[in-house]
Amino acid sequence: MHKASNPLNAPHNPRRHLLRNGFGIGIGLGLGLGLNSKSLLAGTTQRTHLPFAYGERELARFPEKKPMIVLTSRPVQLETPFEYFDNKLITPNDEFFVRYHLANIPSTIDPNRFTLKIGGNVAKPLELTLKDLKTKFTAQKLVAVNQCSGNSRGFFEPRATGGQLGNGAMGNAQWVGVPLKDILKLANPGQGARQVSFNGLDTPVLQSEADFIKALNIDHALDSNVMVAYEMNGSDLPFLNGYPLKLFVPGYYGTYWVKHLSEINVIDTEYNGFWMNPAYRIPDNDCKCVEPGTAPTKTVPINKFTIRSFITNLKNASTIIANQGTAVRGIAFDSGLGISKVLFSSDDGQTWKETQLGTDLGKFSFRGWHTEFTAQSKGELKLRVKAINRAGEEQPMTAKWMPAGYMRNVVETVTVTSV
Ligand SMILES: Nc1nc2c(c(=O)[nH]1)N[C@H]1C(S)=C(S)[C@@H](COP(=O)(O)O)O[C@H]1N2
Ligand SMILES: [Mo]
Repeated sequence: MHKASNPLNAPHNPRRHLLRNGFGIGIGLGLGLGLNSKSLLAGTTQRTHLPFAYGERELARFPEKKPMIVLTSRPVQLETPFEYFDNKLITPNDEFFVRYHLANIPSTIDPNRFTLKIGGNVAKPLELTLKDLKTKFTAQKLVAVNQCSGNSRGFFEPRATGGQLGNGAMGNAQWVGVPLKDILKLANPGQGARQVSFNGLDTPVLQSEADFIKALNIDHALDSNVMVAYEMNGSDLPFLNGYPLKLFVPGYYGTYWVKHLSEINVIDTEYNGFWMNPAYRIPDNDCKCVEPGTAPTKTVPINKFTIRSFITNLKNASTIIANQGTAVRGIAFDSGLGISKVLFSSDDGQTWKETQLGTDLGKFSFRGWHTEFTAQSKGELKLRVKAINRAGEEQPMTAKWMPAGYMRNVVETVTVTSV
């Protein structure tokens, strides 16, 4: 029988198509896909409002995805609606955010023909098939957060240029892949190797755009946690998350997690292409911030995550009942030192209490936390949550600023009403 369902969902499907779903058409019309395009056309498009000015967004379905917040459709940029994060530690593949810089993304990838090339300053250039990667190396499994540098940019004050994202450009998954160092060792980098560059199958639309290429220092590339990942939460990577391979760089911002990874080069220089310089750079100072409205004098490539935490079961304008226990829960993460404590305040940060931490899925994972509180009176309550890691680093009480709007990690506030 012919399968009418999403062809992308069949893990054994020999070819992975994006266009078959009407993807191109949906994008071209600027409409959401799938679920029920008739009702979309009839004007019942789902909408949401991110909690900042001009935060009105449409939700739409894209291949292999639940309804997601559409930031742009060409290139595809989808944000996870924040309520999807509640009550789970692993972000399912169909709820995972999507970010591309270039609109020319592949529409078909044949896993039997796809290869990953390793070249540059190596004694033995390699061309590996997916089968080679899955059979000739020892796989490794790690749970880790992928987060966009600009996650939460929409909350910057003054506003920062770039995609105005809420808090949903992040997700936590279990990844399986081959340690990059095992591949590099086989290729055998030469003397003088300084960095490793990574390219994927997406390409620029305009000549003036630079191909999306990222680089890591050679010692980071040889770190045993960095992998070429081919599996996400027990399945192939969703097409829009980089099928069939993505670079996995736990603790580092998503910009390094190159999707549809097809080319790795060992280089003797510091890679200086557009996406490493001037893009994706942060102030080169201890604060990693500047006075709002000013520009840094010196910058470095963005690197490790800052520490963050969120309440997931209550949001602004939620109502709670006075004089009775209210459960509150959420998630915290950092760059891989590991969360040691999460503190909760129901009085805007005047007093704090330690929450219970949930299951430890590894130092790069979301860590769940939960506690209970009682509102003593009726009216507005400012709830705040603050994470502390094993090195004693904690979130700041006031937001830091930089022109690019990266790395937000202020202690967040959720204002609820007790009735
Ligand atoms: N090939 C390719 N890889 C890419 C990008 C891109 O534009 N092209 N964007 C990067 C950025 S900035 C982010 S935040 C992550 C997002 O990963 P996801 O789309 O799988 O969630 O992909 C990274 N890898
Ligand atoms: Mo990103």
